[in-house]
Amino acid sequence: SVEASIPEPQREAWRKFMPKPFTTAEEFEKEAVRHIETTLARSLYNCDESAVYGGTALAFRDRLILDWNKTQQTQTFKDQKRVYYLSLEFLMGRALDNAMLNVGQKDVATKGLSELGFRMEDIISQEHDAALGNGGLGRLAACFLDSLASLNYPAWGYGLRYRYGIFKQEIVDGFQVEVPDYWLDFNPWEFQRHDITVDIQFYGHVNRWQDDEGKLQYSWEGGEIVQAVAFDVPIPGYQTQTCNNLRLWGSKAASGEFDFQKFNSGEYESSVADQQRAETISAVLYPNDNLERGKELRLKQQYFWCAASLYDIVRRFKKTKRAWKDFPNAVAIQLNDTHPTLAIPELQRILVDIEGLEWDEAWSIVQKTFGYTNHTVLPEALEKWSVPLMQHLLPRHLQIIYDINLFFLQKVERMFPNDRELLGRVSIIEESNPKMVRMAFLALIGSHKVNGVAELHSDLIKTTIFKDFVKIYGPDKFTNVTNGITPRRWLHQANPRLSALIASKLGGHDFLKDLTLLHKLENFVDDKEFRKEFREIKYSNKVRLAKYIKDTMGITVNPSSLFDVQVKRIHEYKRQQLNIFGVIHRYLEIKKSSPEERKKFTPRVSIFGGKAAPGYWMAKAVIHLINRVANVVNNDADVGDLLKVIFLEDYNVSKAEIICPASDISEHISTAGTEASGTSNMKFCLNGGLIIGTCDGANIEITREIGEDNIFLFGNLAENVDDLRHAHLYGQYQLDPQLAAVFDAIHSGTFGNPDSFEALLNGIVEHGDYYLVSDDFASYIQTQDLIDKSFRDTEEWTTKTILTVARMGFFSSDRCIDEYAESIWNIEPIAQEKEDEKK
Ligand code: F58
Repeated sequence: SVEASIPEPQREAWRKFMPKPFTTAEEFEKEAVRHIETTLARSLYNCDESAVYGGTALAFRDRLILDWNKTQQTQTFKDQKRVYYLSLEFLMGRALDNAMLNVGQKDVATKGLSELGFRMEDIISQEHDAALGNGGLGRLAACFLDSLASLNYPAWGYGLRYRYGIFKQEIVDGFQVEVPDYWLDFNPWEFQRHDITVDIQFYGHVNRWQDDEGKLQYSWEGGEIVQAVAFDVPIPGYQTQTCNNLRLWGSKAASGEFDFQKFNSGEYESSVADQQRAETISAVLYPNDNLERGKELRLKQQYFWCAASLYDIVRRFKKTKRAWKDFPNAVAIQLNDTHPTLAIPELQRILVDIEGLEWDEAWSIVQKTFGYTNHTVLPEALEKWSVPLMQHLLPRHLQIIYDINLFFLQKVERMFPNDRELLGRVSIIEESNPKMVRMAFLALIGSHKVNGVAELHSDLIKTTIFKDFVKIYGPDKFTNVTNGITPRRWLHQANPRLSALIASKLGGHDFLKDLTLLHKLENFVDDKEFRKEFREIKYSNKVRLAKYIKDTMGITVNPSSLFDVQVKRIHEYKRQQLNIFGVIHRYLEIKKSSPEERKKFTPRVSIFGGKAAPGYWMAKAVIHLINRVANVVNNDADVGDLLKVIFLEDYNVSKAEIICPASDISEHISTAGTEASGTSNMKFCLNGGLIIGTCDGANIEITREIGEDNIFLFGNLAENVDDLRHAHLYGQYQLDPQLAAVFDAIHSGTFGNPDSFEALLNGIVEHGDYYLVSDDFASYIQTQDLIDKSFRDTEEWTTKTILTVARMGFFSSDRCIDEYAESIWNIEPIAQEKEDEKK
C-alpha cells in the first residue's frame, strides 16, 4: 500500500504530526523566521534580503515537499506508464516565484514579508538563476516539466547537476568576457539523495566467451569507476497536487578499494586528484549552442548521465516484477536531441549482456521505448563522435552500435538491393578518417518516433538530413510537435498586470490552464477601457525595463519610443548582424536628414542581448560591433531620443521575464530554414509585442494563428535559399547598395577600428554571404519602415497587439505535452484525488 513502511498502529501518531501548511500571513512569518533563525542560523540582528529569501524559500519548500512525497507515492502505487525526459539541459531560471504560484499563498507571503519589513519583489530577485542550459532547447525542457506536472502526467526529468551553469557574461570595453557561474552556494530547491548512487564505468575491455549452450556472451570489465549521486528537484504543477521529480546526477569518486589502497600506500595527493577528476564530469555545462566539438569530457558526461538514468529506470521497473516485454508499457523515454543517444546502446547492453535477453527481443523493447526529438538541421550542430574515442571510452557500446548498424544495413539491403551509395549514406558509421558515429542516425534507428519542433522544420528534416530514412521506414515514423511555452511563467509571472487584466475580462485565471480561452479577448478588441488599460500595461512594463537599463547601464531611454528587441544566443544564422546593420542604416538616415525631416522618424530603442559561445569569434565580433555602434549613437547629440542602442549584459531567464513584456517589436530574423522553431517569438507575442520575422520556424505557424496583418514578415523563403547561395558563389553577385553604404561607414572608422569587423563584413562581401544578409537587407529595411508607420498609428497598433494575444492559445506547452503524450508516449494523466482533498 501507499503507506507500507510504517506499521498500522503507529501511523496514527505519524498522521497527527504531519506538518500543516501555513495559510495565513502570521503562520507564514512564523515559518520563515524559524527557518532564518534555525535552519540558516541567522538572527534578527544579522538578517538581510538574502537571508529572508532563504527563509521564504524554505517555508514554501516545506509545502512543496508534502505534495512531492505524495505524488511519488501515488505514482508508484498506481504503476501507470511514466515518461522520462532525458535532457542534458534544464534552463529553469528562478524557482521561488513559480513555487508560490503553484502552491498558492503568494499574497499571504507578501503580506507576511511586509510585516517583517521586506518587499516581495526584492526577495524574489535575491535568487540565483538555475542556468543549466544554453538557450531554447534547455528552456523548452523546463517549460515541458512545468506542463507535465500541471497536467498530472507521471513524469521525471533526468539531467546533470553542473556545478557551473552557462557562464555569466560581462561586457568589458565592448567585448564579451566570460565569468564562471557558480550557483550552488545556497540552493534550497535540491535534495541530495545520499542513498541513491550508481557506479558508472568507463574505458576497460570486453570479454567474450561461449556459455554452456554455445551462445556468445559479452561482459565489459576493468577501467575507471565514477559514482553518480542523485540530486532531486521538486517540480510543482499549477493548481494541482502533482509535484514531479527532476533528478540531476552529480559525479563523485567511487568509494571503492581503489582510493583506499592509494590512501594506505601514502598516495594521498593522487587519491585526491582522482577524486577531482571524477568530480570534473559534472563540473561544467558546455556553452556551445548549435555547434559540436567532440570533446572527450563531453562524451563522458553523456554516458555518465545516460547510464545512471537508465540504471535508475530499470531498477524501478524491476521492482514491479513485470516481464521485460512489458517494459515499453511501463516506460517511455524521450531523447531531447541526440545528446542522450547513448541510452539506446546502453539499454540494449543491459538487456542482452546483463539480463540475458535475445538480441531481437531486446532491440524491439528498445525501439518501442525511445522517442527522439530533433532540434536542428544545421550540419555543424549534428553530433558525431569519433570511433577511436568511443572504442577507448566505451568499448562494449561501440560493438553494440556496430551490430545495430549491421542489422539495419542488412534490412536496407533487402529493401533496396545493390544500392551501395544508399548504404553509405544511411550507415551509422561515417567512413571518414577517423570514422565517426552519426548520433542522429543512431537515435532515429533506435526510436519508434522522430519529431521536429515546428511544421517547417519537421518537413525539412524529412527532405534533408533524414530523407533516405523516410524511404526506409515510411513517413509515419516522422511527426511534428510544434514547440510551446508555459503561460504560467511567461504570462502570469512575467506580466502579472496583463494576466490580471485578462482574468478580469475572462472571469478568472482558467486561461492559465487552457490557453485557447484567450480567444475570448477578441470580444473586447473594441472596448475603449480595455484598450486603454492594455496599452498602459505595456507602457508600465517598458518603464520597468527602462529603469532596469538606467540602473544597470546608466543610460536613459524614453519609454514612449518603440522598443525593438532581439534577445537570444548570438549566432550568424540568427542574424543579429542584419539587425545591427539595419540600426546603422537608420543612424545614417538620421544623420543626413534635415531638422525638419528628423521629426518624421519614429523614436526607437534597439535592445540586444545574448551570449556568444566563448570560441565563436564571429559571434563575438557581432557583440563588439553592437557595443561600438551603441557608443557612437547614444552619444550623438544629433540623434537624441530618435535612436538608442542597448546591449543588455548577461541575458538569462530572469532577465527575459522583464524584457519580454516590454517589447513593441521583437526580431526573429534567422535565414529561412535555419531556426528549427524559436520559442521567444511566442513569449513576446503572448505579452502583446509584435514580431518582425522571416518565414522560418514557428513564425510560420504564429502567422497562421494570429493573421498576416498582425506580423511583419520579410525576406527570402527557405525553398530559395540553396539557389541564392549557389548564385553568390558561382553567379553574378551584387551587394545590396544600402548595405554597401553601411559597410562604407564601418570601413571609414565611424565605429572604431574597422579591422575588428573585417571578418564579419568579408563573410558577406567575399565569402558567399552564407546567411543571405545582403539578399534580405532591402526587404528588412522596408519592413522596419512599415513598422514605424504602423506604430505611430496607436489605434491600429493596439488592435494588432490585442488580437495577437487573443490568438496565441495554440502555443502553450500544455498543448505540446498532450500531443507527445498521445502520439509518442502513450501515457495517461494520473487521476487527481477528490476535490476536497485539494487546497
Ligand atoms: C534550439 N536549439 C533551436 N540547441 O535552435 C530552436 O530553434 C528551438 O526553438 C529550440 O531548440 C527548442 O526546440 C538549441 O537551443 C542548443 O542549445 C544545443 C545545446 C547543446 C549543444 C548543441 C546545441
